Amino acid sequence: MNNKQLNRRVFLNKLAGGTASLFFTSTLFSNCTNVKKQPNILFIFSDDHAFQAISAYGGRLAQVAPTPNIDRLGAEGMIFNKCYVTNSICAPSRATVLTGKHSHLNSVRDNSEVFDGAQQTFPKLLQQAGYQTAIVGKWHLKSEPTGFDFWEVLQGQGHYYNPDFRTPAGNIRETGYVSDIITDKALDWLQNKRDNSKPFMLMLQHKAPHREWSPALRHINIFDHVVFPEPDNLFDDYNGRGTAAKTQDMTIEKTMRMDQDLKVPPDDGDSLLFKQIHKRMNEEQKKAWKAAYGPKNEAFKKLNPKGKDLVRWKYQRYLQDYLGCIRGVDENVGRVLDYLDDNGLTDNTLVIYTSDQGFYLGEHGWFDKRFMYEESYRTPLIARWPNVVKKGSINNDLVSNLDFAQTFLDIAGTALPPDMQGMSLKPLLAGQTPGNWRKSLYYHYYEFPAVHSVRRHEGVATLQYKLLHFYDLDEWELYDLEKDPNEMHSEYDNPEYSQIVEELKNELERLRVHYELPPIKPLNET
Ligand code: SGN
Ligand code: CA
Repeated sequence: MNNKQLNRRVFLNKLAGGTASLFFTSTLFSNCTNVKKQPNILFIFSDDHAFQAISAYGGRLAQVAPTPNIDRLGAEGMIFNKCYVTNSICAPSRATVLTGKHSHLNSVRDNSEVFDGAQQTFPKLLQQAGYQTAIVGKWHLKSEPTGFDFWEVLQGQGHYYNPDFRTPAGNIRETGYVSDIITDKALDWLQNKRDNSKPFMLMLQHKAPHREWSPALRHINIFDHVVFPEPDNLFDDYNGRGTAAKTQDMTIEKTMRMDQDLKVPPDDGDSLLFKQIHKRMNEEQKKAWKAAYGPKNEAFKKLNPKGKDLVRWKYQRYLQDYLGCIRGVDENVGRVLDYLDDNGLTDNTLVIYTSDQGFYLGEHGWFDKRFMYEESYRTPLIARWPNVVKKGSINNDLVSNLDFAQTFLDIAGTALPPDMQGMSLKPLLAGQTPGNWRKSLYYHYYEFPAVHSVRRHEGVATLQYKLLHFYDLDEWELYDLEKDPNEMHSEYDNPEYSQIVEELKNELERLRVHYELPPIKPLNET
């Protein structure tokens, strides 16, 4: 503002009897000190979205199942190649995102625990910093959402078709497909319900592509004629690993169900799939669903594959449905990006795309997550923030879902609470990784005994190595990720690695102290 303009403002202010003073002060402040408007934050979170299923990450599925809208975010922003979760399961990941704390300090170590909504969270702190906050979609933390000006969340895991939502006014059932409805609600809040004078922070949280992998009716057949490349270790025998990998219950071969998971009803017609999915559908939806699956189920029954051929068939059907769900997520990401463009919001909005954790798409013969092995431990992270993030940039630093809370507070220009345990990604987004950036990450999975029977473990990972401790079994595993990226052979007992093992054990101990881990209790005392 030049002197002439300044004088005119003072003059106008006098004329208005002082009513223009607030406007004047804030304009002067922002012009003189070059303080930027607080950016909006749009956090798009999916459930169980494997990085292997995002074409921006390359990999064996990129050609056959592209994700153009999520990729667009990467092309216009930054792709993080090394984002990991603190605890690879749903509710714990969500609690870590909200609090910036490891599971033992945020009240949710496994899916059975209730989130303590009275504790400090980043949405509450953003509200104090002048933000409008909203959450739409999967919540899964049991207690009522706190720190949000607007919330409409799925009940528990939620349903794919005609889902029910918890709202402050009570439960409501919507007609349609869950990813479309969540996006409709998010866009409606942006367009009609928020206070436009404030910056916003919106958490748009998809249910898809969670088990039982049910695509929108328009997407059920889109991959019928695609043959998905198999991972090299689809028929893993788990030699070279310990008891935990051998005793899990998450294989495509044994655990994946023909009926609910793969949508092939039993011949006697007593279908759980029918009870669980169809009972929510209206007649029109059921008809479309049966028309989509019926012919391919008939073809399967004629083919009647056995043994390894059956596993291969299951893998193909699993990916048809899983990637069909991803298509729905990707299309809806596109709708949201278009909305930002059309409403002049793109430039001042940080958009994050990530998932609560990774997932196995047949690697090691598995589906599901929980293990600290790469496919479930790593999660996608893509960020777009025009004017700050250089288009098409790649980051290879160790980052975590533990970092999101501090990142959002940092970009909002508000103080970072000393008890949060992550690190702000703001400098990384600007392309400037601090010299003292972390060299290792701590991991801890707690949910056992439970579905999929993955044993409790903790671990430490660096860019090259990963040390896992299945402490109830007193078994350790060590992976050299450069030599063995698919983690097929533990080097823990290899004397050539004894020095590395010792260093990583020390590092694990250092991190336990740093993050204030309590001593591990025997299973029967937890
Ligand atoms: C359900 C699924 C499991 C899944 C958990 C946790 N079974 O129990 O396969 O591991 O949720 O998932 S299902 O038959 O109900 O689909 S999480 O993402 O919420 O942690
Ligand atoms: Ca999940």
